[in-house]
Amino acid sequence: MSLRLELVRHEVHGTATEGLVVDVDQDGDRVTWSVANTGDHPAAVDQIALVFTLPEVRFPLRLFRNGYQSWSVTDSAAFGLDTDPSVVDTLPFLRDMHHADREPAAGGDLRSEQVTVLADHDGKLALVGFIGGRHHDGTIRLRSAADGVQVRAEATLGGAVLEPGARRTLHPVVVRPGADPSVLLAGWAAEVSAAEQARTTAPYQVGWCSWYHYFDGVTEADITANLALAGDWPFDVFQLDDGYQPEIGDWLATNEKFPSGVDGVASAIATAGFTPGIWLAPFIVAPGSEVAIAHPEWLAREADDTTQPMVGMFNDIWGGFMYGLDITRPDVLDHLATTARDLVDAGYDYLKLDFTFSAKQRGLYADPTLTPAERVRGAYDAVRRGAGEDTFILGCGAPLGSLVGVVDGMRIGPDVGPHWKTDPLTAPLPGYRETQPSTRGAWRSTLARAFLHRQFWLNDPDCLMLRTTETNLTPEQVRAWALAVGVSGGMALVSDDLALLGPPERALLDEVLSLGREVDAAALAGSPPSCPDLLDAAIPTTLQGAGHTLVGDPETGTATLT
Ligand code: 9PG
Repeated sequence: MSLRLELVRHEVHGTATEGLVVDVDQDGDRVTWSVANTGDHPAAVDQIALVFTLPEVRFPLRLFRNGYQSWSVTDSAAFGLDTDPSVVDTLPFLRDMHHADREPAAGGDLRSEQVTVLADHDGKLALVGFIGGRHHDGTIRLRSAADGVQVRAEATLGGAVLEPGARRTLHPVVVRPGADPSVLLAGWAAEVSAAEQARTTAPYQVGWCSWYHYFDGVTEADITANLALAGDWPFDVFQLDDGYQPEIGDWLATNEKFPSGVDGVASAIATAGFTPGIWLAPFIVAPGSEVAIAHPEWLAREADDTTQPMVGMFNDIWGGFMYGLDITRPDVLDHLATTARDLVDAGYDYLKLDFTFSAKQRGLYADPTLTPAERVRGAYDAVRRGAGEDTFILGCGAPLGSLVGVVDGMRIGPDVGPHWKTDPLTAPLPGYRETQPSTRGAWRSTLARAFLHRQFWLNDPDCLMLRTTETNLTPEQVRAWALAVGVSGGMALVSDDLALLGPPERALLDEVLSLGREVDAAALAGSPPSCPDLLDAAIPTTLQGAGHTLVGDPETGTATLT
């Protein structure tokens, strides 16, 4: 019962590509390939693609759509019926944030990042995936063409310059027939894990995070009050999120809400018996930050207007536009390493690195030979160099494919929020509304990406919110989300004012942790959780792990565990 793909050709896209020669070698289910510049001038390579056809496909044809970064939507879709989010009139910035390739998809194209599973009308399946991702992104794209349906495996080099005489080996592409999408995906993830030397053995993480109750209003007094209540809770890590820093970019200083400084907060957490954790967005800086003022030369530049610093993010709560650092400069990499080392020296053994997609964004960088994936990876490697091997590094807002082997944990979905569906009052973001905070959105990705847990890293499904007051979640929705975190085996961080929680909330946490530890142990032993209806509907309903089955209704946010 497998879907047959035939490799028909390859394509090269870029500027001054006349001298490029692509070697393609198909051996069984694996294609190995490389590109060399045999010409006498540099070439800028946007994309090299393998084009397959599906000679015997029967419609409808569905595909698993893995999103590009933590928050990007991960679901399944029907070819010919559904559309790519980029086809609506939207901000180029959003397309750059949520896809390897920022160009709008053509007409009816559908795509998935790094891997997909295709399923046709007869239930015939095939997985197509890149083995590895640190050197370039990989997109699998379905396209309707004169010769039938194309399946394109695109190595995205993002305009990286290949000098005369240089050769790049590309990540191999596998095409695997199979009968069960979960088995195919788990097998693929295990192979990538081995190829990229994934960090999969950090302890199961239980903790507390300030974000989903206090948001950017968090104060030192909130931390102190929760630490005073935390003694009875089974936390390992206690993590301060966004809101302590004077400006984005100045991570070693604090604003007036945190009079004791980052050192003082770390010692208070450690004295209470927990591992101090801290949030930072290390690759972006506010225009008014000390770092941006001291080092204007550290900013990447806009590709279309190189007199302007590159916008790395827009966020109202930080005061608007943030700039992206030029993370290809050795002095910027040293700055990242030093910042991480200083935070570790202050006592933080857990770093949450956020908004890190910015390093992939289109811009003018000092080193034009690096691909977007290599820029992201190089910046994370610098943080790891400074933080040391024993620090738990959590990726967030992070391109998944390029970070296997450097992070210990990874946010694999959009933000939860104290509401089930996306809040109608937030920015509409045409095409990308579902990347906005919603507990349903987190449910979707937690189920759809469950197979990555302990294969690439520890999955972080995002925080538990156990409170039943000061929230728009119903008690049933609180429970449905908590059980999803449990059966995913992923990291379990509580994000409530502990004063709002009593014995029933504590009992729910204990239930989550007992499920979570069991599923996590099975994943560590090689059996990750799975989502059996991944290809059946846009939002999956079912999660299985270690013999437990959770079935929920994503519309209402109710779920039953058996
Ligand atoms: C802190 C938060 C929390 C949270 C992160 C991240 O697209 N956006 O505008 C957008 C804003 C915030 C956000 C995600 C997306 O949340 O995931 O856990 O740390 O930053 O600001």
